[in-house]
Amino acid sequence: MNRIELIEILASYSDRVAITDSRGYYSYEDLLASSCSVASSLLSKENDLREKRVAFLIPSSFEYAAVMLGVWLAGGVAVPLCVSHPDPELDYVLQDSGAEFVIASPEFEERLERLAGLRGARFIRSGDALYPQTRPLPGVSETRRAMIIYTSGTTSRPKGVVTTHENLKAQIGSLALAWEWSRSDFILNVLPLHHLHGIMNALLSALFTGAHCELIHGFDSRRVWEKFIEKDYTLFMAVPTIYSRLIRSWDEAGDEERKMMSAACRGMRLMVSGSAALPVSTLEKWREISGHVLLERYGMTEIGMALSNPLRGERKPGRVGMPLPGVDVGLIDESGGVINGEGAGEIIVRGKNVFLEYWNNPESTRGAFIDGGWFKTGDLAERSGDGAYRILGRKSVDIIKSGGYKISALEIEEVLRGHPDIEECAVVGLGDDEWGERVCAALVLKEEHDVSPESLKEWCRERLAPYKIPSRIITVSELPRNRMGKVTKPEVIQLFKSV
Ligand code: MCA
Ligand code: AMP
Repeated sequence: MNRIELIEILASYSDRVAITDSRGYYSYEDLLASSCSVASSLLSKENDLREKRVAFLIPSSFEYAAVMLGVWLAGGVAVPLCVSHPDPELDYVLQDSGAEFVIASPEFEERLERLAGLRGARFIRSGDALYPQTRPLPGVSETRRAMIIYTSGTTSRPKGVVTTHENLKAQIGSLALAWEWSRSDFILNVLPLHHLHGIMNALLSALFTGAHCELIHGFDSRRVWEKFIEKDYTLFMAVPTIYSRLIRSWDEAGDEERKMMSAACRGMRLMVSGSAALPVSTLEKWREISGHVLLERYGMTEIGMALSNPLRGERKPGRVGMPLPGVDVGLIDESGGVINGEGAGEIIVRGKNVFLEYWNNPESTRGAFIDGGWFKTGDLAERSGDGAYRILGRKSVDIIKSGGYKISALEIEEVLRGHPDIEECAVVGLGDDEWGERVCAALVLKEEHDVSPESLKEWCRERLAPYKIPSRIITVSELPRNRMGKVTKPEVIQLFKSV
């Protein structure tokens, strides 16, 4: 979206409600005015940020949306930070992205001002950024960089995924068409806003179709059920762990309450699951509770959404459906040959939805694409005769999906190796009904050293996000290795199963 388009779209929805948060509700006019104030405050001495990175740490709220849009209006690149990250993870993102501005809301002010100072970035309080002011705004072409989201992968440190305004527009357009977003939609967004699912599928899709998005900070299943009963949402989107938590709360409720909960779901037009495999048992139980067959779709930070079950038509349990509008999806075999028709292989994706590059990492960017501009996802899938896909797993054993978060085993191993009692370690994902996978660590301790799982978790808390901290930790005398000396992760998984 260029600047004029962005302003025109927001202005066209004028006094409709754009966002509700814990403080109240805000119209599109409020959003546009506040975004222009943020842009003006960032532009205090220049006429265009020219893709300077603006990192921000703001809980899910109107302020968050106004800051993100304000960064774009000023010609900057938005770098959303994660509210649960400890200082070393935040510092990594500030340093890697080369953020020149850091904006934080009051609860994070002290920490972020200090971290910004260490990296020489200009610190701005969110309240100051939103202070009403106007300056001329630059023209920003669609091909310019818009956002960097950090995602864990097959390297030890997270990589910055850069999307342009054109990429974002394509991602929103595709979902708006496939899922028929409209001004009459009202979505409850409980997802974290440092990842694409919460940012794109729930927040931006709503804002660019004139819909209403209610943002609540953090997920609490009781609160979500209360909200479902209280309000007339039309849409809900979440990861499988959230549906499994909601099912647990429903099971714990009394008969009368259950009836209200189920009736509230029946009033919605669409409920979506994604970011991780949806167990068929969860889909079936949710169907009983809510009357909805969850629409499962497949996506990735680098590509937005690629595959989706249909809005209208049969949704097949265990399948992620067909390519979304404007998205080309294919399969390749191990030697890179294209698979036609039915078959199984690695998913490749092409289209305007696909990201531009990994930030400051041309080597990884080159390695991620094959001829013809196809992006290699690293996910394995099977395509049936009707063209629908089923996800089979991932190529890399070092990527773990827990609670919908993509986590790198290598990143956690690197942190654990920094512990004074640990000689070596292997981190794996163990299948789990609630979390999809759980992060588990097998440790070999240094001779005559000892560390309890609890104290190790405490130590990790200062260095890793809560969702990356190993929830099961075992100590072994040696790690299983192959003849080349490489740790064999499938055998490490067996170690946990046999304990
Ligand atoms: C937190 N805990 C965990 C995990 N996460 N334990 C095991 N495994 C985990 N993954 C622990 C914490 O350490 C804490 O323990 C306790 O659980 C509660 O932590 P909290 O952070 O409060 O957890 P929560 O709020 O209950 O979180 C559950 C959640 C959350 C709501 C499901 O994980 C979540 O919001 N997930 C969504 C992630 C997401 O948006 N992914 C999309 C990526 P203690 O009490 O001992 O301290 S984008 C993507 O994948 C693509 C684009 C796509 O396709 O969508
Ligand atoms: P992220 O990097 O956080 O964007 O996570 C993207 C990854 O989540 C994909 O590469 C898949 O491995 C996984 N994923 C997303 N949606 C699904 C789904 N419906 N079923 C299985 N895996 C999924």
